[in-house]
Amino acid sequence: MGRGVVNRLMALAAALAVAALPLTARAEDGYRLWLRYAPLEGKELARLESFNPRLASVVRDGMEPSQRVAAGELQVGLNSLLGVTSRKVGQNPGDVVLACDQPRLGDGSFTIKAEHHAIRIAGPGQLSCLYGVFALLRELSLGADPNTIDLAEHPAMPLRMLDHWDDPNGYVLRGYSGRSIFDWWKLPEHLDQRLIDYARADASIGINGAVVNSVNASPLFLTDRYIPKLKRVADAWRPYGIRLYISVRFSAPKEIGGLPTADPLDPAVQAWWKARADALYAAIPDFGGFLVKANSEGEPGPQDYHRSHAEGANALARAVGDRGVVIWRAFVYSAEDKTDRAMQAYNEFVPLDGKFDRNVILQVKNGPIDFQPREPFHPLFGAMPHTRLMFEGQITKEYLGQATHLVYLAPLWKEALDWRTGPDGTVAQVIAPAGMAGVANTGSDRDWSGSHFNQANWYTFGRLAWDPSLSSERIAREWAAQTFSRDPAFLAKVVPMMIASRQAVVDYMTPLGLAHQMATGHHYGPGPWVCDLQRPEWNPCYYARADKDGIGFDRTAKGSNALSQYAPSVAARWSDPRATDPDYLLWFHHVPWDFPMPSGKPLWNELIARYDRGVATVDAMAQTWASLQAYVDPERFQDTADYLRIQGQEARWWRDASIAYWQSVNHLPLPAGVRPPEHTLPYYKSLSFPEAPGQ
Ligand code: GCW
Repeated sequence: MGRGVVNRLMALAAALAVAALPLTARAEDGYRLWLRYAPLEGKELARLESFNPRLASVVRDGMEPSQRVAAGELQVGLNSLLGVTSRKVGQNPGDVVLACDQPRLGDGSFTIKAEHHAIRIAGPGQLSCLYGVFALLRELSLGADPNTIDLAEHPAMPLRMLDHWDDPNGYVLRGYSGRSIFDWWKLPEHLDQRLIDYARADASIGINGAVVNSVNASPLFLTDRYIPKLKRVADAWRPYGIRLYISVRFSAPKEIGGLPTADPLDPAVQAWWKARADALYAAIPDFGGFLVKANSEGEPGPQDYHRSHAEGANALARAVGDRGVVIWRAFVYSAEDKTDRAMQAYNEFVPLDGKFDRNVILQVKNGPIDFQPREPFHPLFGAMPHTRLMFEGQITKEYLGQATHLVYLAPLWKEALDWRTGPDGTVAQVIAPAGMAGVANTGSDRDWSGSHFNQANWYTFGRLAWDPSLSSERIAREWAAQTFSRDPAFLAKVVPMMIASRQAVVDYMTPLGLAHQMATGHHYGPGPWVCDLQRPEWNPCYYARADKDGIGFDRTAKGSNALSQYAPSVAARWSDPRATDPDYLLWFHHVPWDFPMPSGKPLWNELIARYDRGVATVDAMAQTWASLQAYVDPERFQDTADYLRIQGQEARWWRDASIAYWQSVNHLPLPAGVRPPEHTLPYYKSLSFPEAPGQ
């Protein structure tokens, strides 16, 4: 080991330790996410102290960049957990050996094993040590014994990505946490530190790719002017194992290429895409590829030239070649199509199964409509055995209370991932050859995600993409322990609160299988009465189909027959309204207001009971939080308490406005003892929020 290298590493460790200093001293504003490495106490501290860890045998000439990041993280993390900022290692130090000498990055699989007073992290490439270090620090943060640590992990799927819906001017579509973290205007000369901190946070949860711009794509990202900007970001992210992707606009050959057409079968168009891909790869050899939203919500696409989605995707895929992938979104529904919106993606894509090139991946939202508080899983999962399918979830909570409502999304994603699509396996198994993409909730806010608890959803998304078999409880516990406090008394209360929050939002917004009752445009508050928008499927009334006799969308053979898009074993669970899980009832069935529910109540009473249960759960969450003040710093405690107050008010707003509207349709009295809505229906209808963020 060369002296110069040792000195450089010691200097690096010292610099990192100093860099960590002001952070620990500063008030907790959430910037440090789950990477706080709060000092251990009691027996956990004693154990780590007696292990007396030092970095050993990692220091070599020509250390690879990811290895260097891993070593720096380990040093910062250990020092912080031990409660010291610069530490002298005593006698008989316990070595932490990073044994990932290979130049290649690898897939990040790692083993961590304690043996003979040493912890050895190893795996097939540099990323093994990077992910291994984060896993080790997580385990130690949770109180694991360094003397017995023994982990072997590998990623469940190759692509674990965040999709940013960010525009070049800094606006974030459906963004509730400030402006974009990407400052394209100042790039490439200036790279904000936040982009490094972002990559570090992503790496800590196994995320390995990011699409840096919105699917409603600006063609700017394909211009020569943007290539150095993209390159600067890609270079900064490489040591963290993050590959950069861009969304592309299908009509770009016309808009910036000067061609008369964007027809994917036109040789000049194909040559243009090839030249663009070549230019990107010349600057960024590990460029990830293109994400495309085509012929969806007015975006251009191959159908503008009477070509299929496969023809469009393949044209781009051939330009990229085996250097990367084209991720084609399945989120399509058409203005001219009278069929149930929930069926349209399946109808368009299933006939194309087997027609996509090898490097095309189809990206499918978790449910058939659009990121609702609850949907059944998307029927495309399991229906395209010859196409690689990727899962798209929405971390930014467009339809779930956005920045302020505390909604922990692990139960929502788990519900989709764990569904058996038929006899052959689960959604998680279907997507294993491709991966998961999450619409990011990161922004320029100090807390990154619009609220402290929204950070949990970013964390969860990465953890589930790494290992979808992790339980919601496990992930909540990990996150809360690292983010707030590892005290068992705190975790015993906060974890169940997080778990309950998902059913709560379903109950106070769209109970019993209702969907898309959000007001137009901003999708924030209730708008069940909206029925006059140009396209039928933009209207909440389209989804609820409420009239004086009943409510719900009949998707059985008597209705749209969307049920037929599921495997018979799945459809059987939802075909009989009396046997359907109440959480999916009105998604699949139109039933009378007095339909007998499993609880023994008629539907109308049950519906109201669900709204009330949602409100009561939010009240209970606020009480739980109030009891946890001792465990949380004042700033983050107060932010969360304020937001829970907002959520409580708005859960009531949802309940009251919805009940007032249903009553105007069914003319039924409220069951005895039920609190009447606070205001009249015209009042709720009169509310308007032109300034709501993200729309
Ligand atoms: O959720 C909906 C949003 C649109 C979004 C679209 C999509 C990017 O309301 O704003 O556009 O989905 O996923 O393409």
